Amino acid sequence: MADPKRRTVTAALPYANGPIHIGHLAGVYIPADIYVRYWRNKKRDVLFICGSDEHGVAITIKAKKAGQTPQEVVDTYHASIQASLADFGISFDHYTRTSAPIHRQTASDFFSNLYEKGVFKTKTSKQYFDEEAQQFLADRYIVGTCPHCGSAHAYGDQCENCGSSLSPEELINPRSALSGATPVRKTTQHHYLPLERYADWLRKWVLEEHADWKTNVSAQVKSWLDTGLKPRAVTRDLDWGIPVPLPGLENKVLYVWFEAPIGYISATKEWAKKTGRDWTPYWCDTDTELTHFLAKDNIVFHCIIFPSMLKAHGGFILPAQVPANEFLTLENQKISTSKNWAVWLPDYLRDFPGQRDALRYALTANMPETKDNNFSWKDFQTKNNAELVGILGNFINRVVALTHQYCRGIAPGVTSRFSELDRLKLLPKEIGGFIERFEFRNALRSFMELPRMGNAFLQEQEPWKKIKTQPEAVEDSIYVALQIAAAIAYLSEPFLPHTAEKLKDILHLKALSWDEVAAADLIPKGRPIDKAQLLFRKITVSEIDAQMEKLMGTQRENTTTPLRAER
Ligand code: B3M
Ligand code: ZN
Repeated sequence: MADPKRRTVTAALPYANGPIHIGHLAGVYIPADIYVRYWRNKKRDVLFICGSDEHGVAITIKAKKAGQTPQEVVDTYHASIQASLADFGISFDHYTRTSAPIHRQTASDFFSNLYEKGVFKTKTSKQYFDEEAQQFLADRYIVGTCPHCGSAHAYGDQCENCGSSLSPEELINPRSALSGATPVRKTTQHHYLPLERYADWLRKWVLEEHADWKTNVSAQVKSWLDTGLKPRAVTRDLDWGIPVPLPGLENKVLYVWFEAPIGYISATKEWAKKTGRDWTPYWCDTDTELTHFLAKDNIVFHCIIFPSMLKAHGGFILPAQVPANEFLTLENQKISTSKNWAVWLPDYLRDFPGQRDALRYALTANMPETKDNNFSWKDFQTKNNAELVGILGNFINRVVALTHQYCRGIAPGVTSRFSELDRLKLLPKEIGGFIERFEFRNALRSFMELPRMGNAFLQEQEPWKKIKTQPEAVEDSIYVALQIAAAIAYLSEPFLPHTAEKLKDILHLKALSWDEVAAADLIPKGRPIDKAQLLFRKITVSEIDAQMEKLMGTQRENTTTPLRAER
């Protein structure tokens, strides 16, 4: 779609079973936020929605371990996640939760719609049942010995020791994680979405009609299709979730991956209600472009299952883009909630107050766009100290100081032509092009050309040497440097929103659209300039050592205590 009338942008709904960490931020929320901020700067209609994913086994397991009810768990983490994301400036138009009544209704109606169309198949199967706890066991609730590596701590869906994916029947000596009892096999009936019926359509839709999708995404879709799609159960024997809206089946719930993506639609409805708008264009008009941001473990759900559901339902648009990212590692190890191997956002916000943009910067520079990428504290320190403090902050300080020293804090005019001003006019389009192609690392690199160019320009002009002999040359240099500073203020907004705001204050900038930045005289002669304020702060060796010490402590703990179950 060349220039759609509006955009609906979703970010994967975080599970409310723990706080949020840097992997989530780098993989999903920062790229999505850069993208929507950019379109808002372009004055386009864009709706950015998200919310907490509050159902599923992950939540019930967490609750059991914490000695809490699932509701208490999701209440805690919904609040924590929402606050962390807001703190980092992730600018959702609406953030909801899947326990919201409007979502329960929307998901329930969606299921009924498919049911009435005769989309589902029902199938009876035997599943493990815990007679002591009187309930069917989700795969994750069954533990036993791995048939591949012999580890005694494998789960019914996966062995975390050797990484093999398992089905519960393969476990040797299975036990219930609820009671420790040996589970029995009991008959149960479920509704299935017959994905195989959509396989030909999906192949054409993804691999032919969307040949522009990122290769990591299309490769994964192709591999699922080549393996062959099977019917997927969309109901579960669980007591936490949205009840199946069919008589006699009220004790079953909708599979969390069936209802959670419908949460995007419910969130839009809730937003519309709150703002007095109409939600339907954002989901039903073909001139709307739908984009899902997520990480690679969610590709199958957003590129195969949810589109099949939307197609079966009818009346909804399908995603135009699914720019999934790979994973971020931490100090070259897989980020793991259960092993506590993560940088949790509430911890970062406590340890580095006021330095949210520093993390946004480092995570964008290292975004796992095409392959897994690593976050290390040492590299974070270098990026902050050498690039944000040393290049960007330094340039702003210099130009503001020069304006005060030589021009009494008032922007001067210009008398000559400078190639820097021509270059500046090309950058909005160049940076924007990268963002539109989901190349956020390139976009950031291109943006950093501005402060690099500014520093090189001042170095070459040396206004401090010319003040006695060529005062008009000094004014020219300061004029050019101020234009670059203003472009930085405008164009940093998608990447470093908190910094952009401070800069706009210092330079007294008026609101301009992204495209106007290329055309305008950004700081006209006579504009007063404030004194500089601290934009970035150096991060010390001892701060980095403290973070590394914390991780080393986690590592020591993990080698002495067996794995804790969480996901
Ligand atoms: N709750 C995120 C995850 O896999 C999952 C996304 C749902 S998006 C509809 O951690
Ligand atoms: Zn194993």
